[in-house]
Amino acid sequence: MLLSYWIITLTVWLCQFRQTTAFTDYLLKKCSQSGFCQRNRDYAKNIQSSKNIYYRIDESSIAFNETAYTLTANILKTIPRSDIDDIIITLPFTLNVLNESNAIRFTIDEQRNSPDGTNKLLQPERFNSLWKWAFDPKASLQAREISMSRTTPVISQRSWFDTFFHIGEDPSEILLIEDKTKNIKIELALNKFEIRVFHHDEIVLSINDRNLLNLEHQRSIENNFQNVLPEESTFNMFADDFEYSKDDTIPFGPESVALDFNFHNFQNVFGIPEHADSLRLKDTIDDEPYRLFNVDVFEYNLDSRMPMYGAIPLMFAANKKQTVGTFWLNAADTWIDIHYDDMGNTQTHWISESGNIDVLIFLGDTPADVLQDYTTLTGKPVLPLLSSLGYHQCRWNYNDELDVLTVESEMDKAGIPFDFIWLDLEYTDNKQYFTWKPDSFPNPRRLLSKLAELGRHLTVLIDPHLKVDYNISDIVAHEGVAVQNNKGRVYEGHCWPGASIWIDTMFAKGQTIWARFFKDFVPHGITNLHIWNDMNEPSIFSGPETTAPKDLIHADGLEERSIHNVYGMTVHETTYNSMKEIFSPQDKRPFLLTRSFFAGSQRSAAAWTGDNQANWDYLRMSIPMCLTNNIVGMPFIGADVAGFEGNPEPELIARWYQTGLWYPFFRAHAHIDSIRREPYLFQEPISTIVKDAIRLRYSLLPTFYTSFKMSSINGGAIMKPMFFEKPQYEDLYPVDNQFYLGDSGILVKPITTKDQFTTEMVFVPGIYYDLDNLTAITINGKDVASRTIDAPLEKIPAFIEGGHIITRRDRYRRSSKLMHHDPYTIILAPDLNGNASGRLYVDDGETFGYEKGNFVDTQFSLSEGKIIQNEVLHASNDDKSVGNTKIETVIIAIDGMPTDNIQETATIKIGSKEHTVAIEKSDNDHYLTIKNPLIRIDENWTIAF
Ligand code: NBV
Repeated sequence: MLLSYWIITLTVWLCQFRQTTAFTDYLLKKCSQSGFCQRNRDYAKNIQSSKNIYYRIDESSIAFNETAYTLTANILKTIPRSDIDDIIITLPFTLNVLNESNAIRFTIDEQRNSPDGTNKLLQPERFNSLWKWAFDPKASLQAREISMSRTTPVISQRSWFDTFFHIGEDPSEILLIEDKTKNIKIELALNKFEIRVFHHDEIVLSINDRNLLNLEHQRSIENNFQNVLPEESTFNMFADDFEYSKDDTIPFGPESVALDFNFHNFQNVFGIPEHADSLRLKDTIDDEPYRLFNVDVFEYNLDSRMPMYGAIPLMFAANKKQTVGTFWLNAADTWIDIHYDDMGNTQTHWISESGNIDVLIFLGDTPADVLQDYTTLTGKPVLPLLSSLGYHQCRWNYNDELDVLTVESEMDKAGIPFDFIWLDLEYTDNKQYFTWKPDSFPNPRRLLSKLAELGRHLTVLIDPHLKVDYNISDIVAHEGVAVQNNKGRVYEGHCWPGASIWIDTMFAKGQTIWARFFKDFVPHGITNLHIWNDMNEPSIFSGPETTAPKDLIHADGLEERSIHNVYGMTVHETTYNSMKEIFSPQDKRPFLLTRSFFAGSQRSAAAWTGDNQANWDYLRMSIPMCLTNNIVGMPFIGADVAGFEGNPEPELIARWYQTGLWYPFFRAHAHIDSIRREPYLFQEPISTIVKDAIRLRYSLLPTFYTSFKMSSINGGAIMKPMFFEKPQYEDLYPVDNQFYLGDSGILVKPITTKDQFTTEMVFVPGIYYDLDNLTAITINGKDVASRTIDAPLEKIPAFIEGGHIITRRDRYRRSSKLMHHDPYTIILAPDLNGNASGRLYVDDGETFGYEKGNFVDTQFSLSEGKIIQNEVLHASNDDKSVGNTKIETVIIAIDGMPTDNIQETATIKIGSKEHTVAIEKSDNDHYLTIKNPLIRIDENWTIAF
């Protein structure tokens, strides 16, 4: 009784606290408070000075399977003992190169049994099947033909090796693995465990060259002492001193895995979201490592390496010649140290609490190559509903049906387009998911049908925590699909509804039951209802570090410790699959938003950056956060516009909408305690600025949708960092406040500072046309240059880079659905030679009909400022999907080309037919307009002018 009183009191206190102040740091561990992190940092320091070697490949175990093209061997970990025989632990090792994704993959595991003292409810093996979640089920794991020989290191690298690797004594001691298709060489040292990777004959990566490999093998508390190396500390091996996780039973004792990766000649590393930090990762040598551990961090700290809601353990090391991607496939609590050394290399140290070592290395000439390969393995981002690229109006909470419909009609009256309205937590009956509050939402079908008539969608929140004692949680408990405590009984913790249990979506039965709940919840035949999975880290108010105790048990005896970072993905992927199944009779695509994510989440969900605050610092930080997710294959992301917690001042609102319109996921959201701020409530000039920003997003929907389509094919970024688009300019690597929109050539630098009305933008040589009026600026020379750009409150610094053609739909409609029948405008931005090109993809925006060829894919080009051409790459297999295909206006920016010879008319050829149309020059003399050219996106034509 007393205990539950305290839990409730603490929960209430926490909730209040969470609503009024910034994140409480002391709830989360620092590395020095995390046993395995501190132990590995200590080990790193000690082993580098002792230079002792404990891990070697057992030469007699090396085998090469000639048909599976896989190298297997045992790594022997030796613990020297003077009193008794050395203790030797055998660690199975595999290495191959995956053919389809070009990934070099290696694994290191440990064969474990279940000795006395461990929890018999747990499976004894290390969790080594995370790949089943992370990899796209369609991805092939077929290894590629490689050759293996025992030889000396590459001669030209020899002296270099001596200097940097200190292995010089015996030049015969390597295994050389060659992948001729990709010009990759892999050296496996035999006198110690070390892997060196060469791309185009240059060393790019060495693994374990600092000897930080550490696999804390199984031992009991009684014989721990003799299993510890002299360089190891024993801090918190069998107990956890941290204030909030003292109850952790740590059933296997120490079981961390760690390894160092050194990127040669790379001085910039990126990736490993989620952190509220710069795009280029920081040196952590004198500070906290970056931590990947999915947790609920209300009003998270900025410029911080603290963990957040999602985790994608993919890091890019890039320079102007090539890129290396390192994917550390582990879902346990993970810390990453980074050091940019004085020799121009980047040293990294990866430390995970449990699981096996499963690493995939991607080598490419550019970052985009690496992203392509990584997403071939983990899956391409889902092609979203076109409407979900429109504007989303959310708030915690819209109170009832009338409130929802009032917002709907007020938006309409104000002439502001939107596609989705959202219902947060409070629409439920007493926070019981899969129910509707009866008085407020008496007839969900009526509401949904009404919204559907107006072309709108509704998204509602459904979380994985289930209030105890109602029919849904009863089923979960009785069917044995709840997450269990360390005694094998249903785990009960505290969350929004009070005492709650958690669905276990890690296994088929849990998934089937979760799917059944959705089937009963979604009114029959409705397809404009979508789901938002919040709190799926999972967030647990009564749990350590705001999340689940690490010794909870999931299906098949998996410990939470090892699967923690992937749990949220299992929830949202199951939710997505359930909704897809429900919509399958109508063949409609579901939309799904998740807060927690992992590698592979892109196959089913959009995400957002969680609980930010309505202030300028969070606006600024939203850009690098979105950029980082975009380069690791999770592009459909945005931040709450105009800040979740607090009441934004008018100027901040304006600037946040001007920024938010470029987020791949564009949603306004607000905390329950904040003042109402639907866009029709703003005063002038803010109301017009916000309306214009949203309308600009809508006019660019064809360009956004084309970028999403490309991303669903090549994994590419939608909000794309400068270095990603132009990796040959190293000056751009630190830039994370301006970005490109996909491959469109649109370059934007939103204003994220108060009272700032000009800004410095950086450009690579070329010509750039102001997105509003097509006046150009030209950058000559060979280097990156900056220019001061005017940015009065109503202005967004945005340009189209010369060489691109973009597509718009210019008529205002209340939602994207109604734009389907509108014609297009194409805008040509010639480069300094008068050339440009651009792609356009169109389908029905809502079904999977594109899989049957019901889409148009077309390529516009301009040659030498004279001939515009359309080449249809794919014409739709049906004629109704793509809506209106007419192009009503062609606009040609002319600042970069001679205009003396431009005629008054343009000649248009479609097949053998020819006609002429007038060319108009704009009042500002910066562009030409051809109106009503009588051409379509889905036929080939040329325009000569
Ligand atoms: O469901 C309420 C909120 C939601 O509005 C927000 O977007 C989520 O990140 N949710 C978190 C729970 C509590 C927030 C303090």
